[in-house]
Amino acid sequence: MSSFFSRLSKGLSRSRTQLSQLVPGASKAEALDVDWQDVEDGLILADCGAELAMEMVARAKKDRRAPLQALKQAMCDMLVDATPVNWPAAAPFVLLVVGVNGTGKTTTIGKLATMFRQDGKKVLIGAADTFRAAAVEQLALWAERAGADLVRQHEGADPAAVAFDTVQRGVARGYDVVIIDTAGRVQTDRGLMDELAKAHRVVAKSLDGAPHEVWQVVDGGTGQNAVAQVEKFREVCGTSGLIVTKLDGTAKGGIVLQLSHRFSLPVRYVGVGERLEDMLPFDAEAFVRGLLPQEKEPALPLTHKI
Ligand SMILES: Nc1nc2c(ncn2[C@@H]2O[C@H](COP(=O)(O)OP(=O)(O)OP(=O)(O)O)[C@@H](O)[C@H]2O)c(=O)[nH]1
Ligand SMILES: [Mg+2]
Repeated sequence: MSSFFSRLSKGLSRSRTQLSQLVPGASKAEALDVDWQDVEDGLILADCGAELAMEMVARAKKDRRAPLQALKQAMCDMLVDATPVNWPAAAPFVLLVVGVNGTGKTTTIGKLATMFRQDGKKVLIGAADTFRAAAVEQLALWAERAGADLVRQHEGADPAAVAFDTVQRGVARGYDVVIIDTAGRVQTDRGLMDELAKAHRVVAKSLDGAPHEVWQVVDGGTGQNAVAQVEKFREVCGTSGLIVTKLDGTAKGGIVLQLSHRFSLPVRYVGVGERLEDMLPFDAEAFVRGLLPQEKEPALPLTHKI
């Protein structure tokens, strides 16, 4: 299996190609005559957001290092430091997964469950997306593959009730991790957002401190609408971390910086493909490195002997 960085770097290649074209000065680490206006435009086109692009360029300009180094530092500085996950003293850890339709929630849960299982944890998944029978079947398949257990009810059941049952069972049967899948919903749909708020409330009542984390899954190719998505979900159900998927299909990887900076939210994972191993824990430095034109390999010192 390829290394972490090569998988990330491959997944970000579209964004990088775009930035390399639009940030010509920065493609030469040693170039001193970089056109910072071009750099700023490139960052905006990569969905970093105008305000943030300006701020990063202003910082980079003041830095006395080579432009590419300076830009990399400015970009890293904008990403919120990953605080440790809010793991409770007593199990289970309860995670609510939310987001707009089709962003990759269920797939992400499958991947997370697999990771937790590989770590020796007992995992219970709640199918609180009760709209479509197919959604439960998709989740059941992932649960089986991961070796996790599933709580499900009939199609059309109250999602809050499923979430409640899942947490209760998680507590009663000594699970380490409880993950709740929710139906995708557009942030402007009042009724569905109210329903999500209710599920969140019920989970909070079912166990002290729960949900310990609310991870919002965002499609990296969504564009500026992602900002409105995070704003609304954070208000309704307290998004505490982000997972940005489908970065392999877009040149707009800068959205990760914009969302993290604007909402002071840590990015927990990024998705760079559909396979199990294509969801990677987020590392700010590696992410920014993957987004920018690659630096030249350092030349071997003259004294180097093979
Ligand atoms: N290329 C790519 N595809 C992804 C990634 N993550 C998820 N997908 C695909 O996106 C599609 C939708 O994924 P789901 O997990 O069903 O999304 P969801 O958010 O649960 O969808 P709803 O429940 O309908 O809201 C699937 O075909 C996934 O394989 C990724 O990082 N890259
Ligand atoms: Mg789903």
